[in-house]
Amino acid sequence: SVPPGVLPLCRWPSAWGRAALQPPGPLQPPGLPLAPCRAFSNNKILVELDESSGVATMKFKSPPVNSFSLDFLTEFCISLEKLENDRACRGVIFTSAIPKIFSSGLDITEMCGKSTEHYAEFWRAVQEMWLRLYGSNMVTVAAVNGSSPAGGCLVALSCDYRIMVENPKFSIGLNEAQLGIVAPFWFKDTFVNAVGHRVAERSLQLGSLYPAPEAHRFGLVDELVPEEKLQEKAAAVMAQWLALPDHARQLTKSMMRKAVLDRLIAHREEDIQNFISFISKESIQKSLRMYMEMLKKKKS
Ligand code: CO8
Repeated sequence: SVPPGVLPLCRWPSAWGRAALQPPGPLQPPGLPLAPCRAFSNNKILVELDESSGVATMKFKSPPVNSFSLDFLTEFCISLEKLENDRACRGVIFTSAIPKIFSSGLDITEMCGKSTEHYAEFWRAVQEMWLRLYGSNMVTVAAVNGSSPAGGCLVALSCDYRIMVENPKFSIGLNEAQLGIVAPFWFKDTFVNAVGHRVAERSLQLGSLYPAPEAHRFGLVDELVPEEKLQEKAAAVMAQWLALPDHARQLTKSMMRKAVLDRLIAHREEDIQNFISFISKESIQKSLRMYMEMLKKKKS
């Protein structure tokens, strides 16, 4: 169900792929239980629901870097809503199908040289993603298997628990200041709730990206594991959280997060207008263009 105050999505992508309930194939040995797994094949996110455990996996697969375009965000919200409304699903693990990258955050091209209407639609979709994820009734675990700057970090921070691959080449953080832009108050609130005010204040001002081991030291991620153990660990953590009665856990989660969610819900339109006027400034557009140039130069 849609959280109170959350507006319906503006655009709907092509319909869900076929929900494939795996029938036992003719070659399957008799007597083996039917694998209770439903897979939804979307464009940018692969969703698999294991009905026996009640756990779904949402795997980002939007090359080259899983950036959150308007299409990605729309698909994300629809996938999450579908799982939220599915009684068979109690928890979701978020991970990436792209090696070395969890997500590069918001798609910068969506914020460059576009119309006011486009900025409004894009920002509403970013808000929608966060409202749905931070306010989800399900247990949410981020299995961070690569770098996760800015919006990628926000997705991880919005989950109930974060497990990251211990590779120091993978970094995570809210680096908006490095792009010359400012993380909105609800990014900041989410960060503060995870790591505390002092760490958030310093990290946000400096736009710090932390290698996984450092991020773990101050609690930006809860646990580090070798890459090959990530999925197993995520499943174990999920099982631990799902061992509790849903209603008690859900009410507790809501008690902890409601004030922060309500703040955006109450100021949603204002937040969109702020985004539009900020991002439309020529100086900000210039910063973003320079940042994109820098990314390209780094490559060559
Ligand atoms: N958006 C759009 N394109 C991107 C993005 C992005 N976020 N990140 C990378 N790309 C593009 C690159 O430009 C490059 O394009 P091309 O192939 O055409 O040259 C391609 O993706 C591959 O990128 P790299 O070569 O850099 O790939 P690497 O594997 O070497 O590195 C990284 C991957 C680490 C993810 C690196 O690309 C990177 O650091 N990207 C930038 C990440 C970033 O800073 N994101 C911040 C986005 S802003 C945000 O999420 C919150 C904004 C809040 C709004 C504030 C209100 C104003």
